Amino acid sequence: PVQPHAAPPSRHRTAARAAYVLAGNDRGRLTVAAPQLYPHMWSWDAAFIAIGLARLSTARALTELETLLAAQWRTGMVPHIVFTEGEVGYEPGPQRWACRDITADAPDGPATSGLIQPPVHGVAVRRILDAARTASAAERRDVAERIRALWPALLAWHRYLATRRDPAGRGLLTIYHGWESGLDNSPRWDAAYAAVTPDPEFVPFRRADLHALGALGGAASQRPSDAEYAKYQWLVEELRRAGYDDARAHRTLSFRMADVLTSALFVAANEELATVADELGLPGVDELIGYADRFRRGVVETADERGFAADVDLRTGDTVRTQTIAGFAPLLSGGLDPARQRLLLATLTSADWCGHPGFVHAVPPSTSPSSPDFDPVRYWRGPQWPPMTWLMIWGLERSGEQETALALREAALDQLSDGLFAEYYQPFTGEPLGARPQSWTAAVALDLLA
Ligand code: 9WN
Repeated sequence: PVQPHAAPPSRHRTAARAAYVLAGNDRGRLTVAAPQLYPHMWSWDAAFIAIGLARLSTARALTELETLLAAQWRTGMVPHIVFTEGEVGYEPGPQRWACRDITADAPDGPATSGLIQPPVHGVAVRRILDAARTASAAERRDVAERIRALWPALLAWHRYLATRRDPAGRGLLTIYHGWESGLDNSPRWDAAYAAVTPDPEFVPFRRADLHALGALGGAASQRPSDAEYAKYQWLVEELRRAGYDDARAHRTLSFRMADVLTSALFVAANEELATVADELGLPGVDELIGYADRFRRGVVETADERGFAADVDLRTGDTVRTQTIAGFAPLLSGGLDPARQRLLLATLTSADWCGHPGFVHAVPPSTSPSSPDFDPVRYWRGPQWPPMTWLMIWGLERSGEQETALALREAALDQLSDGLFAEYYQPFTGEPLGARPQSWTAAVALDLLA
């Protein structure tokens, strides 16, 4: 007999495959972002992975966050990469960062990078606590205890961001590198990168990413260009020369952007953690709500008359308006007046975005196909990224936009039903691109299917 509410069998298969992928990429206490291209732990990947793992095991999901936070810097910074010992297939590797040789702020444990990534970890903590709701009393107790133990690290991370990454208190987080945004080569950063000039003496390192992607059958056209990479590498060098010191970085780095999407995610993470603190009787509720309010104002201040948000170049003071997915940041932070909220939603579903008639799946592209910067295969310049879709669905559901959320969810599930869990997808052909299987893609699939 057909059960009216049972998911179609292909969805069960997708969920099973996603779980299998996460198990395959599990190295015990951490999940590598993607075995060939990214054989280490990445900060915001780990948060999405924890969100997916929460559907399988709250204990294992917490382990992921514990491993990441164990690599926290003395400043409170959570590094964007925690290196797996013995893995040499990624550049820049630990020798190039040399964080421990350069600053006493780096942790004694595993080697890390010296950058950040968007702070979605608070969202993961909330999801893990939610997943425990239907668990046994013993499991609920265990989850609460482990979150309590993580709490000082989580608060220190948010405090680091609110102080050292927004010293002027404008409610926008500063990034020193496109890598920090997680949207590395997005057109958002083109103008800023145009002003980044590597020292002629500086010798760029090997493109290990192209080598790894080539082995997977992928083309260089799917990754950032060599010219972009030379600048990425040079900024790492500048950061080393600044001793990984935030005050010096704010003065000397040739790339300093106020990142509106990271800031909106910070708003959401603060709100989520505030509810966790409230529920578990943990300290910091007012502080977290204060950060959320400040950064929500900062995000909304950048929005145009249609609610579309922008980044700010802190070196020039210019507001940088690009047709990228970051424009939808207010859907994650909240704070728009109802009229602009409606306009922003209409933009999201319009033919310039998810509703393009040529798209195979109506999920947000990283850059609008109407933008002159759009490239359907090149990384953050056009392809659709499942974790971004997940964030939009999550933000919409959270702000009560159920109808749009549901349509996106269905489209996302269709895209993910190929069972390949690619890093990103070509919007017009549906072709899987980049690394695969990519852990965070499998993780968001698991969560959407649960
Ligand atoms: C640099 C791991 C990471 C993601 C980023 C994505 C990509 C790294 C790279 O891979 O960045 O951090 O080498 O290209 O842009 O969002 O976290 O999946």
